[in-house]
Amino acid sequence: MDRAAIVHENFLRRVAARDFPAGDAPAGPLTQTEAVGLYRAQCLSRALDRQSRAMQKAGQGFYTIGSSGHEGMAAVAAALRPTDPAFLHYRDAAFQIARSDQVPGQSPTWDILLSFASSSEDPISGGRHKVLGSKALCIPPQTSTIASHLPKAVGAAYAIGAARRQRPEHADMPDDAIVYCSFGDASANHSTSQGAFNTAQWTSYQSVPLPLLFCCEDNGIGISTKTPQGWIAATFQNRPGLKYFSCNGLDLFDTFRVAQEAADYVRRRRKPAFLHVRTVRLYGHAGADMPTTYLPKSEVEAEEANDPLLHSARLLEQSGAMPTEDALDIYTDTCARVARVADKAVTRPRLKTASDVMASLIPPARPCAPTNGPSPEHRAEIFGSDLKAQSEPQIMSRLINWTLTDLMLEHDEIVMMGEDVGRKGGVYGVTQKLQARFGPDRMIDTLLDEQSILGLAIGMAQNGFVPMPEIQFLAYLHNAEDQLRGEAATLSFFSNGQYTNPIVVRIAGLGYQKGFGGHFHNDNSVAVLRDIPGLILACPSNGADAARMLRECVRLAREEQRLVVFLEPIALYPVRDLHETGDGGWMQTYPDPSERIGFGEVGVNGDGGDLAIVTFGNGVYLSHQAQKALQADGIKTRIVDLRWLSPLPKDALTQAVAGAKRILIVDETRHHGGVAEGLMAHFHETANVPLARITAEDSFIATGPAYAATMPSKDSIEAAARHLMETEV
Ligand SMILES: Cc1ncc(C[n+]2csc(CCOP(=O)(O)OP(=O)(O)O)c2C)c(N)n1
Ligand SMILES: [Mg+2]
Repeated sequence: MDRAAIVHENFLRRVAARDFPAGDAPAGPLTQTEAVGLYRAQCLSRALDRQSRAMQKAGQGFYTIGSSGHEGMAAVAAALRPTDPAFLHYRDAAFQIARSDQVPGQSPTWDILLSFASSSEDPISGGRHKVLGSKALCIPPQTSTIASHLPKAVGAAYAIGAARRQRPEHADMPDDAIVYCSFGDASANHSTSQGAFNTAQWTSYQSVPLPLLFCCEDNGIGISTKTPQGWIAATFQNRPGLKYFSCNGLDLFDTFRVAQEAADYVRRRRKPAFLHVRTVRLYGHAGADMPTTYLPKSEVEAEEANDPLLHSARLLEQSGAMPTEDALDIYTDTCARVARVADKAVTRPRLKTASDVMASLIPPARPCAPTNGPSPEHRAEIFGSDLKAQSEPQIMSRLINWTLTDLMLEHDEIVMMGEDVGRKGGVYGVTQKLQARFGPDRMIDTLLDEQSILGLAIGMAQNGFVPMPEIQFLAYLHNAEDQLRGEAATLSFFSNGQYTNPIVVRIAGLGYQKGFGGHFHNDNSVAVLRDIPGLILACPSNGADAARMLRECVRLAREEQRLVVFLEPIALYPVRDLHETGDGGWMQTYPDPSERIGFGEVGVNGDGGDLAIVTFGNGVYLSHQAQKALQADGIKTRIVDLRWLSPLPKDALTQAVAGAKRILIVDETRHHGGVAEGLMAHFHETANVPLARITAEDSFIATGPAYAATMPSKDSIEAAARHLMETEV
């Protein structure tokens, strides 16, 4: 027999017989009325779990992960304010339902059933996932990836403190809010969780405000793997900077009392705390999971005997809040009501087409107050001696530094964070002087953890900041990229555009650094960024473009709420010359702050009709070198600088190569998964001319004399161009 049915039968039978599990007498500040309200939320959560299974059996529901055993979380919700942002574990339906009682006009039964039915009218995800969440209840939806929400919860808590000092235009978390973030006991071990705990502790250890309540819902198991007895308490009881609270999640009174103490501690002290709630897990992990296949039946039955709803019925009677008959009636009435409402919910429309599904991949634009920019006097004061140098040609790293300065001057909500970005000014000096100019609140030297850097950015973006995190080297994005892929890029999608996290991530990357670093400082793989829906990947090839593109990237984030990655080619940071020493051919003067290069606008150099070289980043530089020799032999070329690597600016590319008799793609990323694959496919589909590519090898990059051996060079570009010229057109 299905365990859900067994738990149901047990409840009916045992309550009717007043056969309750043993437990402490009700104690603490929870009032009788409140207790009844929470019990109703618990019953609704349970009934919804049962209904989700029935809907799945009937082919009308699609996912059944449930909250049974975790209904005590209703009491945690009651201990918080409905304006406290809540990043929830997937077992927290009772939390959401109890919170909806704190906000007028809510219809949790209907809303959650629409989500089960994957109806496009589901108010949180628009039918894209069975997920908890509600804009009105300050519950952003979370993905199923265990633990990946913890770094951004740290970021959001930090953002509450930061917004007290400088409130962004689009901030919406109250100054006295606390962030709540729950997860399971197995998830507490995930390195992403551990990183987030550590970051929270590291922050609070330095007395930086971090109003964050972690909550571990400890049911003692993760799918089939048990958490060692006592592990959560043993490992969290004595952590510096993280105060530990513990309660019995089967007891509404105890849970409410302790959760209130914990929330009060976090709110008053503005320090993080860890609330350990002991629960049980009923009916296994999710729909098809049979716990009896990996646990002794006696253990499963022992958990079932401790059903929190049985405890609640007992506590309600013992506290005098409600007789047992009434508790039973509430339970059965709720089940019947949920079944009735579900019959209607399954008739509501569902998503059908690809465009229905994709409608929320790109967030909506938001209105932004106009900015006049800084006064000339203020600007002069901030730039100091740099101002005079702005009329002379400069290297790329300097131009980026000035661009960042102007952007920070214009937009108070821009904050930067990363390893060594502040005091040192970055490994390559790109962020030099910015901390002196704008202070440590806006130029944050983080601890050494890329997930935490991106999490900080995501969390701050959710409170109106426009974060510009820096990843020191592209190779070090990879240990944290799920924060972009699974978290930042999916938020708008899963929330139907209601929640966004606009960010411009700066990453120093690509190859060609002479004699420095080998692969780890010269990573030339961007494949992981190119297939993230909604993410914009930009890569400039020279300083003036970098300035103009970076301004557009910030506009895209600030006004259009986009997730942008700005890939800075490290090798080009210090480059002065193009053809020979002293020619200064790769330096530019600083473009006026009003100038931008629009999203999707490609660069075209020359109008040669024999050959269009389509390239980006270092490839543009090398192609310019090759172009000179080709030109000398009468081969008329044009160089098309892609600039926007993803999504590919297809129309602009088609226009840029129009009239060229041949196309050569020069791609410094790898042969497999590299940018050229997309370009080849595009031109194959749209241009009826001979087409060739040179790419980097499928290799990591070496250090020493062979530092550039695996990538395109001036010579290989020239050779490929000449070879292509031999093709008849
Ligand atoms: C990163 C990641 N790895 C694996 C999974 C698959 N998975 C889903 S839930 C789960 C167990 C989680 O256990 P716990 O944190 O104790 O939460 P519980 O389900 O017991 O409430 C696993 C392994 C996942 N969702 N995410
Ligand atoms: Mg668990």
